[in-house]
Amino acid sequence: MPLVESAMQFSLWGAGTARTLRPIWVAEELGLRYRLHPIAPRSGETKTPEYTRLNPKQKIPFYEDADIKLSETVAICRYLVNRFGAEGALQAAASVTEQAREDEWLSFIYGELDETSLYVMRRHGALASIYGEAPAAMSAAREYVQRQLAVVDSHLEGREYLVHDRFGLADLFLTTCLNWVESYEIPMAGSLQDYRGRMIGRPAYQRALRINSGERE
Ligand SMILES: N[C@@H](CCC(=O)N[C@@H](CS)C(=O)NCC(=O)O)C(=O)O
Repeated sequence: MPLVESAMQFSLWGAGTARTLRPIWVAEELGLRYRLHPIAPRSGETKTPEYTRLNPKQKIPFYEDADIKLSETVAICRYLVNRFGAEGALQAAASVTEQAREDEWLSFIYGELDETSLYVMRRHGALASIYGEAPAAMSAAREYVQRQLAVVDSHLEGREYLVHDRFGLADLFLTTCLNWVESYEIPMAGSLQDYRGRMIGRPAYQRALRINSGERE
């Protein structure tokens, strides 16, 4: 509900990328009220003096509420769930061990799938004019993604969700990575395609996708 002006709970900066989709999706799952500043990467909007004061990294997404300013998708999404999570939606872990199990998957997905391989493909593929051509890195990353996906696929056998038998942050991050896998035409097991189909069928995902792509609700 980004455009309701009264009683905003927080502000988010950034729209239009797989990473900005994540906090928007969390906010939509939780039915939160937030102001979205839909600034785009590589548009100059992340480099203005005003935005640089807010986030010296000049990156999106970025989060602000009365208590905290945060960059980094994992930190923002984890904070949103811990602060606003609710039973029946995305809920905060009930114990330290429960959160550790979820963070294990979250770190794996963000570290191994997003940063180490899929974003490498983005940098040296669609963004090669900025980061340079690197065909060897591209093909190594493509092969690396497939090895990591095999681990995910075997873990998901007989499971609907990655952890704790309920939709969680690890699923949300995995789905946004599987979107990349799909668009890069990296082979994906049928079971992973089915899993992704279930996740992107969630009404909150569909709302988040529209908001992230610039359609205001
Ligand atoms: N580790 C950061 C990465 C954020 C990031 O690299 N964002 C890109 C868009 S996906 C960006 O803001 N690029 C800024 C620019 O190129 O102008 C996170 O997870 O939030």
